[in-house]
Amino acid sequence: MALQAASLIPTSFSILKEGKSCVKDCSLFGLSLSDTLKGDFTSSALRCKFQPKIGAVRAEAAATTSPAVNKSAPEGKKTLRKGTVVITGASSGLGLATAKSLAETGKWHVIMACRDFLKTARAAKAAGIAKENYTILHLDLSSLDSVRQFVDNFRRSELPLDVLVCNAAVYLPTAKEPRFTAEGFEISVGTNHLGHFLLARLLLDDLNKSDYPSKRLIIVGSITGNTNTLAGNVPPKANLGDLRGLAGGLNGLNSSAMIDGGDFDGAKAYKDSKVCNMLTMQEFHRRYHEETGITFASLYPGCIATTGLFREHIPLFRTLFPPFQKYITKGYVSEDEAGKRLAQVVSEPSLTKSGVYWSWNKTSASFENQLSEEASDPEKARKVWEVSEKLVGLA
Ligand code: NDP
Ligand code: PMR
Repeated sequence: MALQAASLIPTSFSILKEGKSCVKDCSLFGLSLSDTLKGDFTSSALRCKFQPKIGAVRAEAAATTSPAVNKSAPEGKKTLRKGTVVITGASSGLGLATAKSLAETGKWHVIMACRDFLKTARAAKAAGIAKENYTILHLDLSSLDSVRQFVDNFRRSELPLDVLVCNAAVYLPTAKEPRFTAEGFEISVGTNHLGHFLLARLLLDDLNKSDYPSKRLIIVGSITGNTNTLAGNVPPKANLGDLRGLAGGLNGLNSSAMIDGGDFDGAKAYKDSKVCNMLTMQEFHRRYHEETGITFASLYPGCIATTGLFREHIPLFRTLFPPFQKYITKGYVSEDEAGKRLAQVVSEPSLTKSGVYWSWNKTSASFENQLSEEASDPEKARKVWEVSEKLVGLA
């Protein structure tokens, strides 16, 4: 099957196409790796309809479960094993470009954590990412059940987790009414922040277990969430207020769909979600960096004006935005270049400092950027953390 050839873990997505009932019960990796690793996958795995290409999986599992430093190499020539990086939203734009950039070094195996298997498979193929360097694993961040299922499936793979990149996002600037996630949270904050918050919290243990020399958790931020910049002062401006809407569950019924409790505005909801992303990264750093040694980082990769992020914007905006950013603000960056920047944050030995919000200057050199007052407020970060953990069922 074409689908099966496209990934090391094709079964689940064949199943997705065949019928929903198997999706929850079926372990993507459970079936794939059972022969190779443990043989402990029983009824749920057997409910799947298709058999995977065990050979391909066996080769990958062997490659990625070896110790971080391969001691069998000749003395003095210790080689680092392939790192495993999970990238959410790797089906397009920045996530895809980062997956490509990392995969083509041959040093990384990329788990493309995406909601649309076919789209991701086609995108990986079109980008020329070699099959042995990626795996597609289903993740819909607008459903907390899906996030938990993803974590289960990932764990069954017995792959190590060396770096997690929270990249996926939705932006609904023209929406007149809010849309909601499966659990009833306004969809921009629900997906971009709450889905990632649960994912990162659950996978922290897995990251901590990694024996890779540099373990990292990266959450993509943005200039437009930072009101200490010109871009961040374009209305509507990000502002989390006293978090009354978030505390109320962002459901638009007995609470506002907006974090600050105000009227719904899709563009503001996106910018607010980016503030939450940047605050979450810093709160992770404060709570866990010392204890775990994990590097927590965020970044603004530049204005990648051509990505699918603007798919819901009016056509005129989509036409004018790239030249505006290229020739007027000069903030434009290509998807390829932005992918290389995020790939640096994943893998560069020089970018291991934790708690940093990275940006790049005109000569494409990275530097530690300043966050706005709100996006660097420790008290707000603590409150966002505490309210978010209640909303996602962790407290
Ligand atoms: P794209 O729209 O190209 O990529 C967004 C990705 O998120 C897609 O893969 C999309 O999947 C995925 N996604 C959306 N909703 C969900 C969901 N519910 N579950 C799982 N995946 C989902 O946009 P960009 O590449 O531009 O955005 C990537 C990141 O970069 C975002 O965090 C954005 O905030 C950030 N950023 C972008 C800038 C820019 O100028 N473009 C500037 C600064 C930051 P699908 O393909 O299925 O829709
Ligand atoms: Mg902006 C240096 C100026 C600069 C930069 C780097 C960006 C980035 N923008 C800048 C300036 C301006 N923008 C100015 C002066 C205007 C008014 C004309 C302007 C407008 C504007 C709009 C309407 N810009 C936008 C929008 C969007 O819908 C985008 C957005 O806010 O998405 C959330 C956007 C962006 N401008 C950027 C970047 C990076 C974005 C989008 C991406 C993001 O934050 O994820």
